[in-house]
Amino acid sequence: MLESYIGLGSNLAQPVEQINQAINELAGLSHCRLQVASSLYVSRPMGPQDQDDFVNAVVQLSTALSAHDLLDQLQNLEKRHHRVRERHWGPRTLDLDILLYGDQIIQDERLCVPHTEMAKRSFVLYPLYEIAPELTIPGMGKLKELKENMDGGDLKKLDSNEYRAQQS
Ligand code: ROI
Repeated sequence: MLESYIGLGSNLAQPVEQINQAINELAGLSHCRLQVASSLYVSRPMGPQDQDDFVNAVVQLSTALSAHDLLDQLQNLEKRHHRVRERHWGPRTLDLDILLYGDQIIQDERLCVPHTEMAKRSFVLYPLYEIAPELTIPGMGKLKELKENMDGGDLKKLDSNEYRAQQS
């Protein structure tokens, strides 16, 4: 088993529900154990602004799957959420990214781990820091320093009452 970190994002079809359901589904994957899930965070879209706010979270998943088998499982889950991808950087029902896979660096046609863009994204760094403040990201440095250099002003952490408000 090694520790992987998965980023979740949604801005379509009741995003809070999409993310909570996806966390449950990740917990049910075989050869995997969900260790911890961050809070949910709401932010303005990065990229085209003519779309709804995103809900994001990060989970720590222990896994005995290879990185590519894990990717297959995540892509199956995305399909089950009827992922639509109308345009590049456009709205989506569910996005699941392998952020980290142990301390491995993987670069091939299907996978880029650590996720290339993660150090530039507050909606990844803040939830990741919430669950794993001591992490060092291969090739990028200490998570604490990356997060301290990142403006999180746009991010809003949801508390459990607000989950319900967002649903209705
Ligand atoms: N913006 C935010 N805030 N959160 C995301 O998960 C997200 N995902 C994307 C793009 C469209 C780049 N913007 C995002 O894929």
